[in-house]
Amino acid sequence: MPDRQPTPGASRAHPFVPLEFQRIPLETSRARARAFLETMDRRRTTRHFSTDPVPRELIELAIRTAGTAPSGAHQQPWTFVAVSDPALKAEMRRAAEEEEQAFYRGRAPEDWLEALAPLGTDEHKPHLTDAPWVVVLFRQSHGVDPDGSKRTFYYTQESCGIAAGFFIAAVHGMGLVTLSHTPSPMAFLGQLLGRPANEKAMLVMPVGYPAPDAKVPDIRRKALEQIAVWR
Ligand code: IYR
Repeated sequence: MPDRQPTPGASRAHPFVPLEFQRIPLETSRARARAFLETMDRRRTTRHFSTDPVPRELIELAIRTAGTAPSGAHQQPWTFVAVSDPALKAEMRRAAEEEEQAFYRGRAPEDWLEALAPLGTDEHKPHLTDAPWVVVLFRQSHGVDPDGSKRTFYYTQESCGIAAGFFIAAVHGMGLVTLSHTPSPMAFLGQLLGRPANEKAMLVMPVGYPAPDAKVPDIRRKALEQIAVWR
């Protein structure tokens, strides 16, 4: 038997398996990269949702895709709560609009309101009741072991941010739209949705079809030169 290189970090308690990976020709990589960019570049955030239903299976697929995201120490510190119950959505909307009223009519500094002006946002959140699904991403600030003791989780903000990106890409890929909505403060969501204290609401994402007359702000993405630096 030839000597095998020990795998760094591997031990009997933590086995490694071979990576399943197939190299593809460079030309194929180019073609796939361009096609993916074109698909993603067509994604737009709209605040105007149709009430048309979306099967639960599609939401399950988007959440499973989000769950493939890398995470700190592979702790997967996320919980996706998918709400379709109209009464619960109405409650969420009522509570979110109450918070947003305080934001838009007082709490928000003038320069923040100025930054938001091109997006046309205000305290009205009809998407929370129009969209057939409202998915709330909760970040687990720490884990809880079976014996109830607290387990430290690492890089939970980054991990959940990446998972949210995967979720948004999955929703777009299946021909639906979503909106990353950030009611502030969001503590009411944990209470309303019955989540434990270690789960902090991070993003509210209505998912559905756009309304037939949906609009988007006339804004542009930064060019490569503005977002990349080469050294
Ligand atoms: N949370 C508010 C305000 C808001 C803040 C940002 I930064 C946005 O990109 C959009 C909205 C709201 O949801 O209206």
